[in-house]
Amino acid sequence: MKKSDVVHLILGDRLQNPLYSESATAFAPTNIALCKYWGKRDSELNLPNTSSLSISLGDKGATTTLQVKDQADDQVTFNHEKILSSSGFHKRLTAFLDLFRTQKSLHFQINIKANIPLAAGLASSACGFASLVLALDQLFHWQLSLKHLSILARLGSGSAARSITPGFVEWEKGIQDDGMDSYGKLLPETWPDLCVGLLMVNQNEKKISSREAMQRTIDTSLFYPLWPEKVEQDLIHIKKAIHEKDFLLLGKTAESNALTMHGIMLSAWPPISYYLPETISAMQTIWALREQGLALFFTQDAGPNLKLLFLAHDFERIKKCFTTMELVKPFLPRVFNKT
Ligand code: 2P0
Repeated sequence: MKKSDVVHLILGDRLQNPLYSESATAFAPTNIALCKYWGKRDSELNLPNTSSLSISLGDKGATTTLQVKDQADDQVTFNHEKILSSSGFHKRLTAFLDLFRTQKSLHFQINIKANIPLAAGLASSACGFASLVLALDQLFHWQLSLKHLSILARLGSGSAARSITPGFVEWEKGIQDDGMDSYGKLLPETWPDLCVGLLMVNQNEKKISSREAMQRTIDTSLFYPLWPEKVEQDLIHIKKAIHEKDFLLLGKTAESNALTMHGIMLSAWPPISYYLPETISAMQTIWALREQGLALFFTQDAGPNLKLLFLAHDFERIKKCFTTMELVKPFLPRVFNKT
């Protein structure tokens, strides 16, 4: 099945509707997975092999403004800088927008502003595509459900399925070929004391995209078949931890899930490593602090940076050890009141 078939399933006649506003702006938070998405069962539709579960990062994310323009092609800016039409980023966005043009001649000015680094393993494609879909929904007056918004965002990037709403979101893998049962569902719980610390060790673009790395892991790692089993167990524990506010269970499970994902990647060939010496050194500091009784854990995505997990009352102690860490409170009231 093609992406355009899914778009037709969701939008039907609305795709022909020529009514649109001149411009629309939408914000979507970025998210970090506590239980990761690593591997696809369908790479056209970004359908995952396993479910995953994330937390959004408060007001960290992307704001996309879309304007309909009388021009020959799409123009894109990222943080006020023009993106060349020959770049992979521009091509990926344009190909995605092709799915929604009511006429071939319809072109856009797309301005994306993000307060996270692009491609440094902070899920920039997640909030980028989610904010783009939210802006399209406004522009074309579709008024889609959260489910349909999540499915459309997934067609842009898998993890974007978890960035339509703030909070804890479970992206269920689904079993249907058309992926209409594979979308992000908001969990009812909030956890105001839960903190995420962003520990940036390097802001450069990653050498291997998650997309490519996932596929190589599936194709070459002897251990990949164990991954779905690990995820199944971890999801049970993470949902229990969130429900019971059991931070030790949450931290332990999230850290172990991330380490397993990276371990499996190391066993791919050619091996994939997102570690830098600074990543390992920070991990060792975290483990040492934990031995001293501090409830501090980490997770790591497809980049060298770590996201620390801890509770608000430990912030001062942790900040002393990681002075460059940026604090994010995922359940900031001002973010939550927006939905
Ligand atoms: C995640 N990551 O669950 C995992 C953990 C990175 C490590 O989802 O190919 O950019 O666009 O579906 O969503 C990053 O992969 O990949 C990702 P595509 P995506 O957050």
